[in-house]
Amino acid sequence: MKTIKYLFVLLLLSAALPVFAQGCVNRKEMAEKVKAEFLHAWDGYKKYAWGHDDLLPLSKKPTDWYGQSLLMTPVDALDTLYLMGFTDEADKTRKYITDNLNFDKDISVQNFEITIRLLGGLLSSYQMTGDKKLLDLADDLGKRLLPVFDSPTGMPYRYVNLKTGKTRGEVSNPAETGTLLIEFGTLARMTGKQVYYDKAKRALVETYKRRSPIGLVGTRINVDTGKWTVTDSHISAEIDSYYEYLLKCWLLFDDADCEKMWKDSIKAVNEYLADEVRGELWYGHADMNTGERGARMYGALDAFFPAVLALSGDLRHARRLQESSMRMWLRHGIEPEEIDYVKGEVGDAGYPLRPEIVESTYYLYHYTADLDYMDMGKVLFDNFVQHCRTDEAYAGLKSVVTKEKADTMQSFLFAETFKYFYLLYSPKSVLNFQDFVFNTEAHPVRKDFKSQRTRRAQGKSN
Ligand code: DMJ
Repeated sequence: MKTIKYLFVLLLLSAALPVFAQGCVNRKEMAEKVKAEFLHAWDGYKKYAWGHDDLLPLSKKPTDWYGQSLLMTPVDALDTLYLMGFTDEADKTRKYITDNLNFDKDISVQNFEITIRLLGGLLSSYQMTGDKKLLDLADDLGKRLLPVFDSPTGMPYRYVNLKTGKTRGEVSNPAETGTLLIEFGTLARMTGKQVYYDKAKRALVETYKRRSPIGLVGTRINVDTGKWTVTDSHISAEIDSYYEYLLKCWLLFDDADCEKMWKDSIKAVNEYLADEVRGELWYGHADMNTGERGARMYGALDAFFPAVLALSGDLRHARRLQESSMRMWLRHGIEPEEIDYVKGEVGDAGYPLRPEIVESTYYLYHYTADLDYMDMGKVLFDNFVQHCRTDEAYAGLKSVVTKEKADTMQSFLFAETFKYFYLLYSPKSVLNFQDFVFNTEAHPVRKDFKSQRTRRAQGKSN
């Protein structure tokens, strides 16, 4: 009986992907649908949680991460509002942010999340609008976050009190120590304060320097001692965006150190983490020191990697891994947090409205112009609406198997998930891909800092 079940699972998993190449998606219609769904969720947030960090979509109540609001949803959503052309709504939201957002608060915040959502959001919206108040807020926030880097190694502590500068959390991970340079580096370029670049760059380099002899990083590292406390290596949670920033910081800042660190790292990742199973490409776990294969797990967060591979020029791996992500999605009509890709079993069944698979679809379409990706995006979007829409907002899922909803609607729904869906279908003129690098929260940052200064000097916005 067990064998029959296993064979059935194998058959399902190795089944060819449905043929997507119909090319019959109406882009304009899809773009409008995405905008309408964005507004549906945004209206729910405004009705029940305006001025707070997030909406709890099932209880229809607001929630703040630290007891006081940091306007997480408005800041994260702002550049998407502009890109979607909701200019009046965006201007009103921007004014609310500049009138009300204040970082002089006695709260201990997580440096990584605040950097990617708030610092990234403020900077990209500043670049879009030229509103100096947004840059002032970013500068004030950056200054308050800087104490995190005052560790013996230069790698940041995880938490900092915005008022007192007191830090805590010495056991961190590569994602948190290495996903800061796009935001801090851009802040340095925009303000002329080099210290922001230097501190975040050092944190990235110090993480890389501690890679193992075979070139991998682990899951947890103590920033006081510089020693790894968990040596499991993978591209999943706690490491993921470290790799993303090595590549993107090379491209954004033309930083040769980042180029070298990326090239060294991707070699090791492809050698030890890439995993061929039944002719499919996956990326699993391995021990950072021995390279010995660990858990053969992949999940919703890992689905960002095809985008990174595509951006690096490796379209072959990017396409194949995207196929695997789609297999994971199609099994339950929406993706779980984690699956065992050999056994075909769901490990963690939740789905908190994550964007990564959509992000990769957008990148792959950009680089290949293959209409398959338009069709794939439609499947993702239709399933997403079907399972996650509520009467007045959107909700994550407790389980992709039962489709029971969870009381969560994090701000990345607005910053990333809807944005990538929209960019996939919108005209290229909405955002010229090659002029921007997206931070890990999908906030686009302009590559050409020089022309930004010129534009500012001439009093022009984006
Ligand atoms: C986002 O906050 C960022 O994309 C981060 O890098 C990973 N997780 C969420 C979305 O899933």
